[in-house]
Amino acid sequence: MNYIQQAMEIARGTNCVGDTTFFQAIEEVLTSIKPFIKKNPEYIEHNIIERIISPNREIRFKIEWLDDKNRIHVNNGYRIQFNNALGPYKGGVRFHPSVNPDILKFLAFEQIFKNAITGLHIGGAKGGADFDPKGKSDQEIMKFCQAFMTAFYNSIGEDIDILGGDIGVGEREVGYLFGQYKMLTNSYDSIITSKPIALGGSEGRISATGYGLVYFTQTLLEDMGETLKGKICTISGSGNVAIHAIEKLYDIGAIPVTCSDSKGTIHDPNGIDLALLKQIKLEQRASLELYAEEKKTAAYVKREDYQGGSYVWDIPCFAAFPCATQNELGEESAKKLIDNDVKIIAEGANMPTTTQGIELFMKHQILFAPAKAANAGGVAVSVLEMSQNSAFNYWSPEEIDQKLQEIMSKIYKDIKKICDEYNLDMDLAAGANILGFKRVAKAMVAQGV
Ligand code: NDP
Ligand code: 2IT
Repeated sequence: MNYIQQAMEIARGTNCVGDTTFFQAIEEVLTSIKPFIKKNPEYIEHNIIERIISPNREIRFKIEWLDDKNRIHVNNGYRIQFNNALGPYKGGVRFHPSVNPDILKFLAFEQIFKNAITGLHIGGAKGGADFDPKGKSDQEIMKFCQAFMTAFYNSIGEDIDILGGDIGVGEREVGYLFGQYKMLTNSYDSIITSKPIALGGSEGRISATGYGLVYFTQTLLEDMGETLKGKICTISGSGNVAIHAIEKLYDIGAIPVTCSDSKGTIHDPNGIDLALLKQIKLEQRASLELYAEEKKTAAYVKREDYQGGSYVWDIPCFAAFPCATQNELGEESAKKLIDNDVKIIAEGANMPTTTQGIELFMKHQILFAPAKAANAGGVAVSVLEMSQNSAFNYWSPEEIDQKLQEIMSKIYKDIKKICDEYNLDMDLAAGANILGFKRVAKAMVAQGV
């Protein structure tokens, strides 16, 4: 379609100069909404595509902070307030040395559609800093969080832009960010989610992304007459999403056998020792190398000793769950998974599969649960946390879990309906993109220019 092609050229030529990851995310969405635009040409008239691929606001700020030896450091901070057609901006904050405007624009763009897919009224945003939390003391983390918030607190608000967690930002960092906002504004506004329970956090938020991922995958498989029960599963990552995915996989009787971090991969054929994993990654904040030292049944493959992506995808499995970071599962890894007869890929991380990887899975009719749907449980429970806070309310872990299950099951049904309407068969990635786009576009038109 000419209109979409033109928009893609605009994206390549102006919005995304040098931003390859952002362009990858745009291209994926625009390619899959072609049948929707064909059926609803009024969106061309409203020039929705050119409007939707451009962020409303990109904020960049300088963060100055003092380490334990009173040395001054400078980091770059960002917030991309991409689209607020459906509601206030909402999205996580990432602290990782790889953070840059390209990565954050891709994440904020994805977040618009993910948030729309949940059916909740939130817009899309993402922020972060090129700060490396590794090796920092608790006090240094606190000082950095305080400096981050001080530098841009006047750009957010509980009805404007609500932050959340992501890579390198968990309960501890969220607590410090919240505390600093409270100090600066003398308010207890819910401007961030994934808060510790003591600060009004939601009981189920910490586990929501990983649990939601497994609920979504199980719903999809049951619809196909299959189940994860008794099946070998491979997981990459060993952070919040990966750990809770592993926990829920055990709950439903599956066998998770791998995890990984930035330094290497663990393969434990008897099943990952969850208690040991939590101790190493959550309490000690150490490398998975320690896991192999503790558990002699496990193999450890260092990332630097391994050529071609991640060793996780060499392990034969029924279901593969990439839960670490973007573009971690490429063409070569996809080929290995297909050769090993994988049945389903379910994305816990944001855009973990490359374009070529997705194409291969589609070509071989491997079931594919896209991130925008499969990992939406995290942000959905963030919204439960926001409504809990604004109503001065409390929901028990059981109530939150029940709501999460209902949300994930509804997301699947809504996407499947779109797939049926557009004859997409089981192309859930296209179905998710159309569903998200449709909701945002409708809201944009209703608001006028
Ligand atoms: P964490 O910081 O808790 O964990 C990240 C994990 O991924 C760690 O094991 C880390 O290894 C590994 N990792 C991170 N970056 C890289 C990299 N560049 N190369 C190799 N390994 C890497 O983050 P989360 O678990 O919260 O996030 C994981 C993914 O899930 C991200 O894509 C995030 O955007 C997405 N996501 C998170 C949600 C949430 O609620 N937290 C919600 C929805 C999606 P190491 O320990 O060595 O640093
Ligand atoms: O990618 C994501 O959906 C998140 N990191 C969670 C965002 C949030 O605001 O809870």
